Amino acid sequence: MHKITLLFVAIFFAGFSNAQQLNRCFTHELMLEKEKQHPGYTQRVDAIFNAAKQYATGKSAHRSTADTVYHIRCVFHVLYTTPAENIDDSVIRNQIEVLNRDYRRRNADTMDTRPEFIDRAGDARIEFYLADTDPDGNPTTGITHTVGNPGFLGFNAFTDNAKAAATGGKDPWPTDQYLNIWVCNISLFGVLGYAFPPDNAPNWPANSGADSSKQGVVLDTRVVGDNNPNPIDSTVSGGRSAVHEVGHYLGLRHIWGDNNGTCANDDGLDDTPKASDAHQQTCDKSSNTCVDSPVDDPDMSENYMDYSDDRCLNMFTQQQIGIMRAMLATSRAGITWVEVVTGLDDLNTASTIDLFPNPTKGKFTLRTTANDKMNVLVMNTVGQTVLSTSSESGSNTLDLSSQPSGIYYVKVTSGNESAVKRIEVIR
Ligand SMILES: [Ca+2]
Ligand SMILES: [Ca+2]
Ligand SMILES: [Zn+2]
Repeated sequence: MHKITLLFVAIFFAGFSNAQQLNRCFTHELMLEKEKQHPGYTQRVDAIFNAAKQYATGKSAHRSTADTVYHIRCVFHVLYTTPAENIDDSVIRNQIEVLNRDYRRRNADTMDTRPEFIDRAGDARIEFYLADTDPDGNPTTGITHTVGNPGFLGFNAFTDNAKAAATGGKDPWPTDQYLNIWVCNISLFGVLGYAFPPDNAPNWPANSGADSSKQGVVLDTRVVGDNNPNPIDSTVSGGRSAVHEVGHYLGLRHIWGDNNGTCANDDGLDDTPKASDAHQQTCDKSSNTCVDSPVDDPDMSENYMDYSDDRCLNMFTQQQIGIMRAMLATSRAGITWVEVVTGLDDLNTASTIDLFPNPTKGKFTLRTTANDKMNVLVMNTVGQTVLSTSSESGSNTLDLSSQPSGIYYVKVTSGNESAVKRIEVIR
């Protein structure tokens, strides 16, 4: 706590000297602080990053293939102390759309990616959705609204107090099953967001900052969505703070390697050029701050892991995508369901497929009105097929009694159509 206080004071005076400055992201500073509190933290995070890099480039039989799409189950926790901070669900849903556009490279501004970077830019094949079932198995919008009670400094990155009811915030939903995104006023000293990278350390001391209860993303209310009614600044009004912070949560580092004006470090990836510093809320396409080899690229200021103006961010590189997908197959596997895309159109799931009882102890009925014979696959949350069968129209009994409790996805394919439904096994 003493060290936190020192950091706090340093930032306090830095903040005083430039009252208008926004700190787009506080992830790196918090990681340095974790290292001081728990020596070995950085090494541990680095080891997981390097394992993900190997996974992404290796020949592992478990490596996800290009046609795999990861669907991330999200819950947003809106914490408020004023009515304006209690943002409408439409802003959260808009944020989900922005995430989906950017992670699927369906954003309109892909055309602004410079020609020298086009071949490196990619579709991460990662999608986001608001959870439809809460931890108790009840239907949910995937959004919670809670009156916060953070004390006189408010919610902030320094104490990470948004993440627990005991500190005036909101406890997470199980962080190994949901991506928790806390939304609140955290702009003490201009901070707008932060997230911890995977550290695979569920047994760290409670409230150590790296334990499982702290995993997730925190965003200032006024940077959520690109339709925010009260954006803190036009340079951060595109909803891309969330894109950046989820990048950290999935293991990415800042593209400039958190150098402070030098070219000594990089982000551990070859297809992002080196840079000496962040591009602070600018649209700078002329800078070339470090020499790269064999070809000297300009700084990649359009990369989501830079700090450029939201209107100038438009790409992840292939290697960044490799890291994120590797994390979703390993450290972050529980928060996704995995779709193997076959190019089929979706059925109208609401009217044609029904699973009951849900939750189930094991046996359940799949009822469908599809005309043709159906192929049925049941997958667990890491994408392994646990049951494969075919079935006729009408009611069919399926049995997951031999499988452990948990969430499963039932994929039904009929003719040219397919659909996925979720079922929970509870014993
Ligand atoms: Ca690099
Ligand atoms: Ca360069
Ligand atoms: Zn960051």
